[in-house]
Amino acid sequence: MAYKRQIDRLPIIPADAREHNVVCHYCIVGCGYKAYTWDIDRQGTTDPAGNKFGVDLAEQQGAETEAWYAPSMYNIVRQDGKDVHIVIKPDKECIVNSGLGSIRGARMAEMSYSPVRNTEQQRLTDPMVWRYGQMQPTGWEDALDLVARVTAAVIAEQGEDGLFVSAYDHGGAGGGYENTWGTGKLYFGAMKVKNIRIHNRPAYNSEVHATRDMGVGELNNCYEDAELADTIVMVGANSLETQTNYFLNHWIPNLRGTSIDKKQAQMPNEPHEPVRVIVVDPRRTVTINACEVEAGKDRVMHLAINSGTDLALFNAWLTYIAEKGWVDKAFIDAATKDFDKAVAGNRTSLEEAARITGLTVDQIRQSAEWIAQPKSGNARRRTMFAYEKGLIWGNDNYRTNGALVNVALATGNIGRPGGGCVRLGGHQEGYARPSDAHVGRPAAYVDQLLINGKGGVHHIWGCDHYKTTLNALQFKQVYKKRTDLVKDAMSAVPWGDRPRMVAAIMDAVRKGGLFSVDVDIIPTQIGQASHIWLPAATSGEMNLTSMNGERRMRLTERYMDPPGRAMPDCLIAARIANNLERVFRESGKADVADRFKGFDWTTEEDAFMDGYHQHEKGGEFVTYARLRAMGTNGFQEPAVGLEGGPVGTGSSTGGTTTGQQPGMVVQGPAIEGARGKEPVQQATAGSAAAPTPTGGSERIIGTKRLYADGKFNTKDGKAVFMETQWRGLQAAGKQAEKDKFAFLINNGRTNHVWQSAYLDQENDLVMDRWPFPFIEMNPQDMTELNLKPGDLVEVYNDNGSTQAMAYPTERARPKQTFMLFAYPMGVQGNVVSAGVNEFIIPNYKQTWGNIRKIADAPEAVRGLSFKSKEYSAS
Ligand SMILES: Nc1nc2c(c(=O)[nH]1)N[C@H]1C(S)=C(S)[C@@H](COP(=O)(O)OP(=O)(O)OC[C@H]3O[C@@H](n4cnc5c(=O)[nH]c(N)nc54)[C@H](O)[C@@H]3O)O[C@H]1N2
Ligand SMILES: Nc1nc2c(c(=O)[nH]1)N[C@H]1C(S)=C(S)[C@@H](COP(=O)(O)OP(=O)(O)OC[C@H]3O[C@@H](n4cnc5c(=O)[nH]c(N)nc54)[C@H](O)[C@@H]3O)O[C@H]1N2
Ligand code: SF4
Ligand SMILES: [Mo]
Repeated sequence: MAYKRQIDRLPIIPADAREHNVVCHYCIVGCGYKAYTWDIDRQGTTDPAGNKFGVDLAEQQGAETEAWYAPSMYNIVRQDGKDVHIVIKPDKECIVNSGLGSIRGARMAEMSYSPVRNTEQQRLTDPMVWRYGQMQPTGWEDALDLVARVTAAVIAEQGEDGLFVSAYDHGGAGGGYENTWGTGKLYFGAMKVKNIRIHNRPAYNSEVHATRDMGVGELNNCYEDAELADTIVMVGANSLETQTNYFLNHWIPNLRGTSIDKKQAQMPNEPHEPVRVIVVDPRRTVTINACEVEAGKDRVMHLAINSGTDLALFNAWLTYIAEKGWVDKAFIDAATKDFDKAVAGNRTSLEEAARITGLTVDQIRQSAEWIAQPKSGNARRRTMFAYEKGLIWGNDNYRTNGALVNVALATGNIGRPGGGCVRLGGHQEGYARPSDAHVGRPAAYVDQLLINGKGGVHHIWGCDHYKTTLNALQFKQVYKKRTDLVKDAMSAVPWGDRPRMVAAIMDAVRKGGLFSVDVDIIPTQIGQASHIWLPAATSGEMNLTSMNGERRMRLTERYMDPPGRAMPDCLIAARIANNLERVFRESGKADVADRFKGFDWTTEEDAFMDGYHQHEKGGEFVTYARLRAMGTNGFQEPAVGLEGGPVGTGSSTGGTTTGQQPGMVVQGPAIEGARGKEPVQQATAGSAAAPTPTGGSERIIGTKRLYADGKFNTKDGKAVFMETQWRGLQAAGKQAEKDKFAFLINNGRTNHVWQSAYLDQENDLVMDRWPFPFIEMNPQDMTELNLKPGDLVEVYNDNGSTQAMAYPTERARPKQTFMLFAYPMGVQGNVVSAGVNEFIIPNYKQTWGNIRKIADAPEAVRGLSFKSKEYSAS
């Protein structure tokens, strides 16, 4: 039962175990969980009064019982300085997942830091600094002083443009409203940093500029719409593996026809048929296969387009639907503009689209019918459009995104039940920052600037470009050289002489060196080049708020202590600000120093109240106490008011729930002292002492769907159609790469692995399954290259090279491969070119290369299964 978990029986959760609201910190779906904790020397009993489930555990439980948890949901962690048992299990009451876990989320407990059970021992516990030729532990005061002095010195010489920043902008772990506000207030409030990029792309921009420019925010529907739709159009996403419980809990009922009652109840005046699904993806995914199994093959259409040709298909849909008159004329007239212009500008015949996409004319015509042909009784079809990275990181991002929104608007499917034109999403969202207007558009291509020797200091927050950026091999080569210059300079100075240390670093910077500061929870690959590591606390080790793919905002309550001296990112940002203020003041720059005021937060709640509560739309209604009371269901943003009970004052949640003294300002040098108080702070900030929901009995009223009133995000409230002509493979060099190299190196995700495997790399379940990144290949191609399953191959092109493990699959078309992205043992980004679109959006998915055998399957591959991954009916 317990795969390599070295445990043969699990303790019973006692009836009085402490209960914490948790939202899974991994993907966009934001499944609700509960964390139960109790003292290490106790456990519950089998009688109903003695366990948390309230059932007789001496009896055999039913198959769907809730009175159960898996070994992966268990651990022993520290809470308020003491070891406690913890169980983190899916919450049946959460309407997002209704008790479902996933192979990622249901491992949250075992992916926690536990010195007792040896899990995630890689976690950083102390700040680390480059000293005596290696990374050495130090205190916050020492580390932050060096960060501040070097940062201030670079700014003094190069201005704020010499400070480069890479920072997440999302929710969940390594993000959330508290932390995006902390970093945002530092770089966009106290400073106006321009050379900043986001965790997953080389500039500070939107992944979906087009839909926003059209007035249509990208998370505009609700998860229930997938249960209500007549047709679901999915573009470039693999939701069974990447938005797992959204697919399982909200698509499957519609695929199986079991949401028909819901449809009839909510939309009684129209006929309802079983759902139809269209998936646009060059490869056959397990999601497509699951749709076929659940809905029947005749209700699922896989449009296996040529890589990067989505735009031509969408333009053909618009053209055909307009010709047939299957548009929502009343909606177009009342709520949009430029429809005729877009139809004329984007005109694409079925034949032309067939030639570009490789589909047949019939496939394109039939898919257009499924999207827009009226149902019986002439009722308009309810069609939901959903897309993710196959579109976003695909060819010609801006136009392709716009072209899909065109079809959704033309058919009147935004703002209505069963509709929407939405991102499926990556992480949860959690963006609260001062304006980024100074960054400009197009924003700076930060990676190229770094490669070209620009900048003197680089602050990195929760991302690892060594594994995840484009043109990664070149990036790494240059980054190493530049940071090595600084390392060598540092090693030449006697330690303890800070002025000389800073002078030596600055000397190296003047020669092209770069000083690198990495804020993370583990030692990363880019961190190997860094001079300072600052240890962050992550979700559950701090209180953290985010919203999911239907804008559902919840609070994850702190259920355990961070490792060692790790701190929440928002407080690290605040302490950097405090230290910069001190250093600027010391150097006689009082005016600059003054800009770093306002960072006197002592808890993450302070950052939340300063940021989200004050600055976000509807934020005035949102407090920790109210979120706590609303559990794992929370509310859907934006908040529009409160119901049930008097409107509370901010102060009922500001200071008192955290036990902080309002005047307790922590300045840089005092920080070690402040950390010394931590156990006290934790006892009160932890939810062990969470307030009863009295202060939060008013419920926050949210917004189920955006644009239900037909008013969009533009000055006049009208959504704007976009002209989106096809222009081939748009990013520089892509067509030539395609012409030159034999294989498409499509790439992306797989179910087990979360992102660059930053936590998974310490987990046997994942490492035994994927000791190396797989590259899915057609069996015939493998034969031609003399490859057996599990053999190691080199993937190469003019951008660089990388390594993977050959994985045969019948579903892969000849000469079309799919490689796991961002893996520590073989980085797909090494072969992705630097080509981007006009707004600096990368084009990771369109990559071509050659493949050669390196070696027979290594030892770690022995015992690996190469069975088909097809989802079967049983
Ligand atoms: N070839 C190719 N490249 C891609 C993509 C692709 O499809 N193909 N996809 C892109 C996309 S969509 C993404 S999202 C990116 C991912 O790119 P990254 O964001 O660079 O990758 P992650 O592995 O998610 O990195 C997260 C880092 O944050 C750290 N972390 C986790 N929790 C915390 C925390 O609470 N605080 C702090 N400070 N750090 C924390 C982790 O240890 C880890 O090092 O990759 C992009 N790159
Ligand atoms: N298991 C797991 N789940 C995750 C993550 C994870 O690391 N692991 N990461 C999360 C994050 S940050 C993100 S951004 C999301 C990403 O979620 P998804 O976008 O669903 O995942 P990907 O695997 O990156 O890419 C999706 C599909 O794009 C297809 N594609 C490639 N080229 C094209 C093209 O030209 N046109 C079209 N239409 N499709 C194309 C690929 O074949 C692939 O099946 O996943 C989130 N969920
Ligand atoms: S589907 Fe996403 S949010 Fe839900 S448990 Fe899995 S990883 Fe977590
Ligand atoms: Mo992502």
